[in-house]
Amino acid sequence: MKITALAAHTPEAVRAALAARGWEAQPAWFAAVGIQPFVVLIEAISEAEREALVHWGTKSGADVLTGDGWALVAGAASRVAPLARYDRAPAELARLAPALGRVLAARAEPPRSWAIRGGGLSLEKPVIMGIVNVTPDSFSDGGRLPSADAAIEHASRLIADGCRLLDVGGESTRPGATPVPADEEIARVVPVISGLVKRGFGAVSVDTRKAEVARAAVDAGAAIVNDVSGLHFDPALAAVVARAEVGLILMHMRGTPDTMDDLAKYAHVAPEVAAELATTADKAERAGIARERIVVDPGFGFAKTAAQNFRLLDELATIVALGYPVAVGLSRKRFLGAATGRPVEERDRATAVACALAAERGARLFRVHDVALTREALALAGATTNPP
Ligand code: PMM
Repeated sequence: MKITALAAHTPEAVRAALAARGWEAQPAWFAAVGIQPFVVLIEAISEAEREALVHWGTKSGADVLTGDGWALVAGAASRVAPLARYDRAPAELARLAPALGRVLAARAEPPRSWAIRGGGLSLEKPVIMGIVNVTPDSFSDGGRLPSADAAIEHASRLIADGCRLLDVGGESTRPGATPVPADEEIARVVPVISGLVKRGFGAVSVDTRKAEVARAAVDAGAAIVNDVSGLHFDPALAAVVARAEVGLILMHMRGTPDTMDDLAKYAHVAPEVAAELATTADKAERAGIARERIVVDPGFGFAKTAAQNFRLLDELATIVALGYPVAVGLSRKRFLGAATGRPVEERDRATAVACALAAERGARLFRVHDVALTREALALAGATTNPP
C-alpha cells in the first residue's frame, strides 16, 4: 500500500492524478473541481432555516456549524451545490438558492473580459495598470511628474514595460492631503489623458471621485473611471459613467481620506468589505451601469489597519466570489512596509510579491508604479498554475 497527500488548494493535483490514470480531460477536470473544498457563511437566517441546515448537513455529509441567525457550511463543492437548486434543496432552504447559485457560478465561470469604452478588455491574462499620478502630494510618487510632457514620457516607459492600462490621477487620497477643486484636477489630468490617447498608448483610466472631472476625462478619451470612493463622494458620478459607457472601478473605503483611519473597525474584515462592495455595485447597476462594466477593488490601505490589509489579502477569494473582476492597489502601501521594514521608495519588490499572492487568490487587475517587476512576478505566478 502507498499513501500520497495531494495538494488541494487548486483542482490541479486531483486532475493530474485522474489524468495519469486514464481519465479523459473534461471529466477529470469536472471531478477535480467538484471535490474542491467550499465554505460559505450564511447570515440572517431564521431558526427554522438553521434547523433545516443542520438536518441537511447530517444527511448530505457537509459540515455545518451554526449560531444564532448564522450557519457556516463546508464540504466538497459538489455536496454543497444541490442547496443552490430548487429541485434538490429541502423546501425550507429555498431562500438560499439564488445567492448560493451566484457564488457557485462566479467560482465555476469567473469573468473573462471587462467591458470598457471601445470594447472588451480580456482578463485571461493579468492586467497591469501603470500609475501616472499628476499630483504634488500622492502617497508615494507625488511631485515627480510636474508637467503633462513628463507624465506622458513616464507613461510611455510603463507601456514599454508591459502594462495594458494607464491610470491617471490628479488628486491625492492620502490622509490629510489638501482637497483639489474640480477645475484644478481637470487642468492636471486632461492634458495628460488627451496626450496619451492621441499617441495610442492603450486604454486610459481616470482616478477621480468627481463627476465633473470624470466627464472632462471621458471627453478627452478616457475609457475607464476609477472611483476610490465607490460612488460615495459624488452622487452625480454614476450617471456620467452610465451615459459614457466606460468601465468603472469601484473601490472600497469608508468615510473620506481624512476620516477613514478612524473607521477601520471590523469584526471580520473580508466579509464586511465584500458586503459593502456588493451594495455599492448594486447601486451602480441600479444607476444604469451594466454589470460587465464593473470591477471591484477592496481598497488596500483605505480605512484598514496593517493587520486588516493582510487579512484582506489572504482572504481575497471572498471579494472574488462576488463575481466581478477584482482589481488590487497594493503598490508601495504602508502595510507592505510593516512586514518588510522598507520605506516607501523601496517597496516595489514587496509590491510585486503581494501582487503574485493576490493573483493566486483570483485578482485580475493590478495597479502599480513598477510595471516591469510586477509583470515578472505575475508571469511566475501564472506559470505555476498554467505552465507556459
Ligand atoms: N490607491 C490609491 C489611489 N487610487 N485606485 C484603486 N482602484 N485602488 C487603490 O488601491 C488605489 C487607487 C492610492 O495610492 P497612490 O496615491 O500611491 O497612487
